[in-house]
Amino acid sequence: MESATATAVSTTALSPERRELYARLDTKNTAPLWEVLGKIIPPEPTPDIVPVLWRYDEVRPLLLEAGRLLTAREAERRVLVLENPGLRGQSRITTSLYAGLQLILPGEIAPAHRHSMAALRFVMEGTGAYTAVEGERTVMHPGDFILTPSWTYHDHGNPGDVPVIWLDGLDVPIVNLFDASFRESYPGDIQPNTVPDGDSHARYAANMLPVDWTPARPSSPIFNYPYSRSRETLETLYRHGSIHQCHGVKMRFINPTTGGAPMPTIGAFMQLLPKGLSGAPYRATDSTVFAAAEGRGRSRIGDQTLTWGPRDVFVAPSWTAVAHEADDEAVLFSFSDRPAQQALGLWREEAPYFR
Ligand code: GTQ
Repeated sequence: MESATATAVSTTALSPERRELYARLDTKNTAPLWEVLGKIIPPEPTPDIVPVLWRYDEVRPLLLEAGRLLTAREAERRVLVLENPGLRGQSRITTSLYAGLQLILPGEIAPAHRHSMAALRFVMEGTGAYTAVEGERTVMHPGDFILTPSWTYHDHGNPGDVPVIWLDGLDVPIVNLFDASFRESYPGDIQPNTVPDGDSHARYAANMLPVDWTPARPSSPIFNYPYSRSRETLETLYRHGSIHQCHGVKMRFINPTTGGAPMPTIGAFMQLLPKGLSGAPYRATDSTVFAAAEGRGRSRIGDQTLTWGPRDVFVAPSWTAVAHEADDEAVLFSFSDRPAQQALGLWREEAPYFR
């Protein structure tokens, strides 16, 4: 963290009288605000997290090695947590979000449970695995964006014949900030498949709703946003020429019943960067996790340049300028706590160099 310049008070040596007062304050569980004001209320964000990239080619073999050492059932979830170097040991990729790479091998299951934390999956590799949420299964394909809303029972299985790997994003630090975490196992490893495959897609993703529908929870009733549709949308809009100077063609995933974010705490986005794009810098208060779905490029994030290719994951900290460049036509998936910040009236963005 940038050292807090705090107040003028803290830069001068403490007088014996003040030191003595502080010692007595301490014994009464009190502390002098004037020593910490600049640190606890900085004039602009001072994130502890740093820009960082995980190369898929480096992490994948480690995940497969974990696959040889323990089963998904044994692990409950076989995941390598992506830890931001600025917050090692805290299972955080950003200050407010958790991310990990999860592997499920052919023939394996990850047992059903539910928790207060909301999760998303972005499928990196392999087909033939499914995730089930509240009795409905969806088959995972690379590039699919899948939801597991708060407190919904979910389990994963791989009846196929290749390893399947996806990126998990959860609001773990947010829920724990509020000390609001609950978790329980489902009675049994696999929840019964009570809803036909494709039901939620037909029911909620066709620009119609059942006439008597009322929301059961504040998240989107769609739980798989397939890559085939997202990719086609980006391609069509690119052909139609709507190219943003910073973002290329960038779309946000929505809860179609509200137009809001898919889940209350986590927003997700997908953008196409045209080949040769040199995007203008942009910053916002939502630290963002990016995963490259396709293509190669570079992102300048603050004073660092991160060079990425397919399935690499990287992070842009809050209020740090981000500028993307694409060597090939590229597609980036991303997620952040934007809807949580917006609900609280905190979110800001700025594209400083072309106002
Ligand atoms: O798939 O349910 O990466 O519960 C961390 C916690 C995945 C999951 C994670 C979880 C899951």
